[in-house]
Amino acid sequence: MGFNKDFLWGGATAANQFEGAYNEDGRGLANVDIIPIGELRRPMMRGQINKTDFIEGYHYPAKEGIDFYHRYKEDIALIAEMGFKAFRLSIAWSRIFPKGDEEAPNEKGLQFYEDVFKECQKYGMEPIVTITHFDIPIHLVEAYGGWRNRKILGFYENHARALFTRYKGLVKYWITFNEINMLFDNPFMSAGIILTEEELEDDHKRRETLYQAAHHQLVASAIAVKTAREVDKEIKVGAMIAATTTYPDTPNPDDVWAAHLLERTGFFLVDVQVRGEYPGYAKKEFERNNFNLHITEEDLKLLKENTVDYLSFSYYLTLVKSADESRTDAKQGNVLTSHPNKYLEKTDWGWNIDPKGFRITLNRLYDRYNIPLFVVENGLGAYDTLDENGMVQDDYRIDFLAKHIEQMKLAVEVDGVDLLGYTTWGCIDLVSAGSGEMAKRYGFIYVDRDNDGNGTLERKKKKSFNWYKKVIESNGEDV
Ligand code: P53
Repeated sequence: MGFNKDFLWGGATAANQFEGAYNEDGRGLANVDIIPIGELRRPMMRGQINKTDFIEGYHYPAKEGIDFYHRYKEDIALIAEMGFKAFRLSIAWSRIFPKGDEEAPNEKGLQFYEDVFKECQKYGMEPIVTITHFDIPIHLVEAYGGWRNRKILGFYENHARALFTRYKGLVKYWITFNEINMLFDNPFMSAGIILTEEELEDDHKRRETLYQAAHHQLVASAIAVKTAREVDKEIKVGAMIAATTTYPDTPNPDDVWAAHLLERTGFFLVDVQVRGEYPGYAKKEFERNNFNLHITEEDLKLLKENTVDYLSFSYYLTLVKSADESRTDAKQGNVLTSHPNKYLEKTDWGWNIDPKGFRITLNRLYDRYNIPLFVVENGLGAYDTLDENGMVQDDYRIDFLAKHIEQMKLAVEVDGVDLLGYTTWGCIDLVSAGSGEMAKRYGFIYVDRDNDGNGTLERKKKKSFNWYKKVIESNGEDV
């Protein structure tokens, strides 16, 4: 009963949101470095601003992050104290290939992650490694146009091969692209694409570009799977999506259909990564719109033969969709848009809180794909304050996570979902991807740093630290 003995409890991070040291040891500049906090952030993420360098007067939180680069030993020791079985992190591509198109990797970059993985190994922690978590070397953006260009495939392949080879025996679980479905909303952040005037104005043109870029990422992902199997039979390679369930606003079939269509756009790319071919609805969509896409027979063969071993996903919230386009109550929480759901409470950032939606989402993903799942992000972004004793009493976070873990347990125990593990997002406070804030905190460990970059970077355990330790110790029985 309950979770397997080897269930991978842990936490998750991403290079650009916590490493800092953006220009040390030969690291090249990346797209994510130059996305500032503030009003420019969203339009930049969306590829609406033609800039490939820092702009005077803006604050760039990724430059220093929370300085994991220099503090990784201390941080890994802290999470090991909670009993983590797994630690999800990502590789900063531009540490390994500073420009992206070099022949040989940067030894200092490779060495850094080797040190980190060995530190994990010391505590018996399995690293779960994302090859690209919203990052691409800026040179690949400037010289090639990011993922719109087919040449990127070869650079990604070199990068993946360098990683699999160097970390053979140290890393078993890899993820090819973080939240691959975000590409359509955030082409600059997800794919290093700056949209042209024409693409900004012409919906058809823009979609054509994004489908082509998505195809390149799909083929790159398949090549990574193939390469991994050549290098090391033990490796498991996973796909990753921002998962959610979209509820129809009413039982009106028009709403049900609208919700279905919206939800399917989220599944689209993973349908290919898991099943090995473009689904019927996508082929029809390409045909109907007469998109001029370069998809070769060789590509289709790669997709077919190199499907992923598992599907990982983030789960934060559910959405509500109505067919009525004239309604004005659809709110944008981060990048996802939803009508209100009167049955659910919201976070400080307006994301609805839906533990049961987590069970529903786990089931729908498993029903659809029938391969092992891995929850690699879930959590509550909240404002934390220190009390008079310098403690964060984050009972709201404990409550949020406890309810989600209970639903996850039902999905495993009652519904039979095959689940590899659960890593909470931002186990140590880090920079928010959506907003660039430090004030949106997810961690069990507090980091002294604010939105403007002030603070000592000192680490402190929150109340949730000991709670999560107990959850792991009891293998999810004691929540
Ligand atoms: P922040 C949108 C919707 C759901 C998850 O998000 C998302 C996004 C993109 O912002 O991203 C994932 O920091 C992502 C992480 C990110 C986390 O969710 O905006 O993989 O990098 O930090 C939480 O609160």
